[in-house]
Amino acid sequence: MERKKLTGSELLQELSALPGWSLYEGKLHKLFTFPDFVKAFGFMCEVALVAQAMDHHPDWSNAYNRVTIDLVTHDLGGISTFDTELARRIENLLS
Ligand code: H2B
Repeated sequence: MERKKLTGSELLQELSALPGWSLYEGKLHKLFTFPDFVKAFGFMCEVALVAQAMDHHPDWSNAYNRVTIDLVTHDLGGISTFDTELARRIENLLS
């Protein structure tokens, strides 16, 4: 798949198909909440495998049952097709 930085209008279009995701400080952002720490950490393990398979890695943090994910393509200096694809794959893990 092509790895390219998205234009503003491409980004808005992608965002409309990614419920709960928003733009925050130049990154694609979402907060996930789980029943407990084990569920949150299990989710992070699944995301880690997807990220490694794509060689595209989230900026993220965890506090007990909450996982905050921020996606940006550091080397392209913005949000790319890989960020929106990773966001879609993360959503698919939960559906
Ligand atoms: N992940 C993210 N989110 N942005 C990057 O620019 C990036 C990455 N670069 N994972 C990758 C790894 C790069 O370091 C390797 C060499 O492809």
